[in-house]
Amino acid sequence: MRFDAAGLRKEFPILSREFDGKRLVYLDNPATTQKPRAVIDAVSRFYEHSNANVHRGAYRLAEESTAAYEGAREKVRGFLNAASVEEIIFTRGATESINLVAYAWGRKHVAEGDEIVLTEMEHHSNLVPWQLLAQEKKAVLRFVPVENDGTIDVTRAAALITPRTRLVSMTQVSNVLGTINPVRRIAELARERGALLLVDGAQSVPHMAVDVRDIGCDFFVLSGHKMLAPTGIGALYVRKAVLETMPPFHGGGDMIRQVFLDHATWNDLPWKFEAGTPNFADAVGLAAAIDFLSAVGLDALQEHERALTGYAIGRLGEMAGVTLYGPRDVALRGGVVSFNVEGVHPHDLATILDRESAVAIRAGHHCAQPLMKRLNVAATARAGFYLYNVEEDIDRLVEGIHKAEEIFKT
Ligand code: C6P
Repeated sequence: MRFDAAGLRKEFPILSREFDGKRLVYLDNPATTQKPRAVIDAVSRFYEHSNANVHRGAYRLAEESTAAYEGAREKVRGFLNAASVEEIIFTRGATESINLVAYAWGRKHVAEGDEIVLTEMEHHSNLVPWQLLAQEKKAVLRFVPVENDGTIDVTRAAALITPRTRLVSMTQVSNVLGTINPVRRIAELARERGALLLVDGAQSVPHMAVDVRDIGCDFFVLSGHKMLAPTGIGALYVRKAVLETMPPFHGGGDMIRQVFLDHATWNDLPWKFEAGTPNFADAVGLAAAIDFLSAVGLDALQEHERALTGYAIGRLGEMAGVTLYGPRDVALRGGVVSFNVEGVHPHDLATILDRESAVAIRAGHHCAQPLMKRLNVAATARAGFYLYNVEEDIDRLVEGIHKAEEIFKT
């Protein structure tokens, strides 16, 4: 059956917007995705019908909101195929999830001289928390290099993961290059050497089927807003045996069992790691987003994005002034395409694409400055595809690039 992206687009109210009479072409999906009516309605319905603080009230409305919140946790568990809901912690997003691990796990398990292995393609969210930890503990950061084709070489990664390595932390899909990293193989290597693996799934789980047990990772992080859900809600998966060794992250209400003036004891998992009133309304939105994605089908979605990526690489690759980054083989990448246009700064390109063609892309360093250095550029333009994008969107992008080239020639 053909993937009905045009039909799906009708479910997204914002995508009917026009600028200067032109239909909005939204290609900034790696930054955040648009929201279907089903998600918007689920959050509105929750506020209109079921809103009450969770885990506290003895009344029926609070029981209902608690059931909705814990139901959302079960949805996330099922989506990632985690073994238990105890392993799913709600956070504000991928950034907070990684900081939680760096703080609660890292400060307990990383000591002077220990090593943490990252890659050169990490988002700042999966780099700066480890720099902070390494500075505090006098630990050492090591980096798997990015090869010229935008991939990482497993042999080179294997050489960097040693008995001194406490943690390997890497993105499953690069937000710049689109590269899909071989996280399953890396998990095996880490395990053999007694290290743990954190997988940054911010750019993978919205676009492809993910199974944390099949990957064999110890930590997995995601951001709801990159997968059709509201902003401010995300999740952290931690394998239970690891989670049981971790002290709390934040202190406050809900994460405690008993509190005395001079000390406290902790709530059961996963609530020990969710201090304060959680973002339960947006967790309900995340559950609706998971239902939407599951109905679309992750394999079909990945196939659709792969076809769009192949088409985009083909069309952009024909343009004399365009440099493309990342693997040329679409089987090795997700639906993110970064590029530069000779003689046009990416920021100017993004502005012209918007003003002339109503095409929204991101330009800049994409929160991956070390990767920009590796690519020897200050910035790139980036288009990222999702379930509502069609080939015509890429045609509009290409036309817009031609216009920008003309403007800069004169
Ligand atoms: N990348 C982009 O335009 P937050 O901001 O916490 O939801 O996600 C952080 C994050 C972590 N890892 C990867 C691989 C990411 O791509 C991102 C967010 C966006 O590329 C915003 S900078």
